Amino acid sequence: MTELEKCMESLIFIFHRYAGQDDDGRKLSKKELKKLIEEELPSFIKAQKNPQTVDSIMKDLDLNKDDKLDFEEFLPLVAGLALACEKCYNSREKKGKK
Ligand SMILES: [Ca+2]
Repeated sequence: MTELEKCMESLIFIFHRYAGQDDDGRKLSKKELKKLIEEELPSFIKAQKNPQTVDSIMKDLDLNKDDKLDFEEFLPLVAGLALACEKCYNSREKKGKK
């Protein structure tokens, strides 16, 4: 597998590992989302001072308002974080060159 294929597999694998913790194995409940963020994105959650962060993330991502996130609803979180990380990467690159 290529590196990118491995990344995609990891994303799917991680999503299902957390989504599978209650009866609905295909969607993340708020509790599961919270656990995923705390365990897989610890520096992200530490940077957020607001204790309501998980609630507001859930609200933003849950497009069909069933209080659960399917994989399609979960992806924008990863994409958004990847975008933010890439911006940091770019600014570090610029600083490094000067
Ligand atoms: Ca949903």
